[in-house]
Amino acid sequence: MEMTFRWYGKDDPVTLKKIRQIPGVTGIVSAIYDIPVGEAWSYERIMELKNEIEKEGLRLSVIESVPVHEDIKTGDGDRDRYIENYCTTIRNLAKAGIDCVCYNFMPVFDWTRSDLNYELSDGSHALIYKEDTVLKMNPLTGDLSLPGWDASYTKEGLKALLEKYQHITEEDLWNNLKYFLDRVIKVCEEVQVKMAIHPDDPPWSIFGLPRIITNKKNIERFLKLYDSKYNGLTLCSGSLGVSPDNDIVDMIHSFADRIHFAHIRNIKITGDKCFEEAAHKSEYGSLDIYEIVKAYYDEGFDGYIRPDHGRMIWGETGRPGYGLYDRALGAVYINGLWEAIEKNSKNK
Ligand code: DNO
Repeated sequence: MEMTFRWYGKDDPVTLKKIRQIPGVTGIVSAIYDIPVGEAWSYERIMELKNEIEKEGLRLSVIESVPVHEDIKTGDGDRDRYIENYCTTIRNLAKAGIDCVCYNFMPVFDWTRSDLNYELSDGSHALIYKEDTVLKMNPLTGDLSLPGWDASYTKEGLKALLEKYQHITEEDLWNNLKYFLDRVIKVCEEVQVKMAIHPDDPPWSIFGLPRIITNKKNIERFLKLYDSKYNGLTLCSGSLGVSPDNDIVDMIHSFADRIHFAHIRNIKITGDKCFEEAAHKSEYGSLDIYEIVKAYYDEGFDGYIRPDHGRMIWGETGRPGYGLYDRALGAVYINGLWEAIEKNSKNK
């Protein structure tokens, strides 16, 4: 496996120079942020990103994300043109030596929280989710906490989009996902780029929008939509793990050959459809991170891992979930577990 770290580009206060000093991190997870969703990424722009990262002694390992245009998810408008552009991006990424792309198929909203700066009992700050608070928010008046929000929506654009989704069922979304995969994975097979879908976060419908990458049964269905190793998963423990019915360790064993990218973080379930993001160490949350790392090790996982969201600690401020310190602690903790599991299993 390769330990990686997400970097948001030149404007990220967590610089490559800082990331390079985290023991055991060699890979960067990044993206090009200023190309509008749906347009193709040129080879030159990809190489620019790659070279910038390599200059600092790191490697561009995973693209997170190449976003999917809403027309593809709703199955209308210009979807064929956007899929064509997506395929061009995949080909250009392959030419630049990239072999793993993370994306999601969540309608309109990416990951959602009710509070981005909640003070935990130790004085650190974390992102939390409370279903009743979220349901009281109106996405049209901007009072929603949306860390993964595409800020380019206008109020009118968002309203029209939400209306369009009123007529789109989960089955429609499955069909539109299959239409996308049928065209994109063919290209991925040709150029050997592994697609890794990110599960929905949280893994249930919000604001009445359909969400489908939510549990084991649906992931099985997803993998069968196009049965190829190039049609794979980003297994995000923190996204799927907030639902007590999702057994992450079991999913790792069941889907091992299709998991290309592992997001590892802990969460603490605090009620029905309520959770707090916790420190990575098992005892702070509802997930057993040791068992999760062990499952990857036992399956011979050779993909990419990144510590996922961190809390804000030691007075750090910055992009919600993506400060330096707590994520760095997460990386070192996961590497420590890996080393112990590896040595232990070799000594047996
Ligand atoms: C949140 C992230 C997501 C993820 C996208 C993948 O921290 O895990 O925003 O990048 O959903 O497309």
